Formats: sequence, structure tokens, C-alpha cells
Amino acid sequence: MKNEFQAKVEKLFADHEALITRPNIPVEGGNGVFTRYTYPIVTAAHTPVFWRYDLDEATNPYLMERIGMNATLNSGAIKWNGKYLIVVRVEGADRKSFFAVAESPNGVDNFRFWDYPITLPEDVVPATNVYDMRLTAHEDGWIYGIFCAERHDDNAAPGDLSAATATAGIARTKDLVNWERLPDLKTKSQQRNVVLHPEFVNGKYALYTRPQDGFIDTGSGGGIGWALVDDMTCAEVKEEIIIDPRYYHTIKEVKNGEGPHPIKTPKGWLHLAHGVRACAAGLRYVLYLYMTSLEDPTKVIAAPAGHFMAPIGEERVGDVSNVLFTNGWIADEDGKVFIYYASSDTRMHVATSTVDKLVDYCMNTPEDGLRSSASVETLKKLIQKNLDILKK
Ligand code: BGC
Ligand code: BMA
Repeated sequence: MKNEFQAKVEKLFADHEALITRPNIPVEGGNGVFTRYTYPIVTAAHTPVFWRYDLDEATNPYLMERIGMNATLNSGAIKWNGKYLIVVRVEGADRKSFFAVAESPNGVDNFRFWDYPITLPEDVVPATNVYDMRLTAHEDGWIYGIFCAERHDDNAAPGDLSAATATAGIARTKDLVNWERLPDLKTKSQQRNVVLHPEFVNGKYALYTRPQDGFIDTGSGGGIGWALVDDMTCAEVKEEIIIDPRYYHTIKEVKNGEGPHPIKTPKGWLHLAHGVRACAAGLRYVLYLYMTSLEDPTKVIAAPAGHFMAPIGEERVGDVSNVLFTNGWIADEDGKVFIYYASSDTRMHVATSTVDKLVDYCMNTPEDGLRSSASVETLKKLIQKNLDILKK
């Protein structure tokens, strides 16, 4: 006969299985640009039962969680052997983030973590925390993961335990299981949100960067940057230009940063990024799209005004409320796009669209006129056009 402990273990597994196999349901309606889904795709409760509990009755007679998981957020993404893989930033109750692969057969539900998290070798100077990995299957044959490596800033005043430095950590793999760590990116400034472009440009590796003066403040860092690098095994930013600047009174006034690497489309490179503004409630993070030229990837050719996605409903609330953040998307052969985004540094979601729709959105959404009166003029044009149509 089963004892009480065994019955409790079975229930834990059954409840977990029910959660991770729950079908996701597209949300009807919306704005025609993308489709949200009813349920988050991965939460802390999706992490395996055997990560959190000691299942040995002798050492855990009360069947309590021994290692708490706090959040699952900012995930890189890649299609791999026909499966939709996300490299999740899992944050433990101890505030340390680590990377773990969760795999889905269809991209919208049934995400299941691989048994072990990723074992990431250390850099020469070990990082205290690592997070927000961008995956790039580069044409050189490697899959690169670039992520933020955070360390305490030892130049800080005594007692200041929050001062930190942000550096781009670099690792590469061929199978997403075994990772080779390369030296951190050498740059003059601190860096978060560094992303590897998937193709060589003039025979070099190309990086989207985000120079910042301090750990939080971008300061003189003007926006999303671009740098060419000779060798990823000793990557150094020698020259950096800003391709997508921040701007006063827009959704990217305080900070912006590249999301996942851009998708190549016949009309240009399609980019997904985040923009940040400050308000009384703190920082507000939203997602936006832009496009760059195929001939010259440093040239912006489409810059639709405002946000593409902003937090709504339960997305607004979490550990860091009022935040949407993205560093992963997958474009299928048939043009369907899976956008993986986190809400409020707490849980992962998916939204779907198509390359054609996203390009249409970029090309035909009016640009930001940067003043209220310009916005009114843009609006009046559409109203007049539509009223003429409606009168016919
Ligand atoms: C957190 C990040 C955050 C950064 C800046 C880090 O310590 O882990 O999630 O983006 O600080 O606030
Ligand atoms: C940033 C990012 C994310 C995070 C966001 C909101 O600086 O790098 O890790 O989602 O802050 O806290």
C-alpha cells in the first residue's frame, strides 16, 4: 500500500503535469498585428518538481520545497530539430539567475524543462549573476549565447553593495547542452543587451550593443549601437555607432535595447526591441519594432511610432511591475512568428504573428512626429480618408 508521502509525491507530479500540458488558447480580437495567448507559457511553477523538492522521505519527511524558484523570465529562443526551444532566465529564491532550456512541440504550450539547467563555464573573473541570453545560430556554424554578466563594482564606496557592472558574456555551443565560454566582450563602457547579428558583414561579426555609463543609467550611451568584431574568441568593440537613438518624450526616452537578433525579410531586417521611459511608478518597459536595410544594416528604413506591445492585465504586475521584455523570437519557414516575452520580470508569454504582418506594421504605421500637434495631423489624415470611404 502507498504511504502518505508517496501519495503526496504523486499528487505533486500530477498537478505539475496538468499545468505544463494545459493547452494554450489564442485570445480572440486584438489589433490585427499579433495574437496574445490566454496563459503564460512558463512560470516558476513549470520548473520540474525534482528541482525543488527532495523526494527522499528519509531526508524530507514533510515533503517541503528545498530549493525555491522565484521567476522565469527573459528567454532566448531558437528552433532546434523541429522543436521550439527557449533558454529561460530562471531566477531562484536566492536571486541568482541561471539558464535552462524548455522545449515545446508547437511553440505555444507544453513547454517542458530539460532535466538539468545549463552548466555555463565561468569567465576569468567569475560573474555574480548572469541573465537575458540572446541566441544566434551564426553562419559560421556555431550557436552563440550572449548574455549579461553582472559583478559587484569594487570601486564603489565602502558599504555600497548595490553598485555593479554589466558586461556582455559570450558562450557558444553546437548542441545547447555543452557550452564553451569565450572571454567577455571588451568595450570602453558597460554593456547590457548585446546581440550577435546572424550573418557576417564585410567579413566580420556584427554586434548590436547598448553602451551605458553606469549600471542603471545609460547616460551618454545614445541608444542601440552597432560594432564590427574580427573574432568572437577575443571580441573587442573598437568602434561603435548608434543606429537607433533614444529620443525625448518617446517610449525609448530613458533606455532602449535590442531584443533577439533581427529576422531577415525581403524588405529588410526586422527588429524587435525594448524601450524604457520613467514615470512616478518607476520605469515602464514596452516593446517596439523597427527595420534596417539589407544593403546597409546600420541604416534604419522603418520606425513605426510608439510601442508594439505594452503590458496589459496581469502582465502589469510582478517582481518588477510595468515591464515587458523580450530577447527571443522564432520565425518559421511558413512565415509564422512566435514572439517570446516576459511580463514584469516574473513569467514568460508567447504572442504570434507573421513576417508579412510585422513588416506591413513597420512600413505602414506612421512615424513619430515627436510633438502632440504632429500626432493630431497624422490622425486627422486617417480620419478624413476613412470618413470619405464611409460616406461612399
Ligand atoms: C537585474 C536585472 C536588471 C538590472 C538593472 C540586475 O541586477 O538582475 O534584471 O535589469 O539589474 O536593473
Ligand atoms: C533590465 C533588463 C532586464 C529586466 C529589466 C526590468 O535592465 O536587462 O533584465 O527585465 O531591466 O527589470
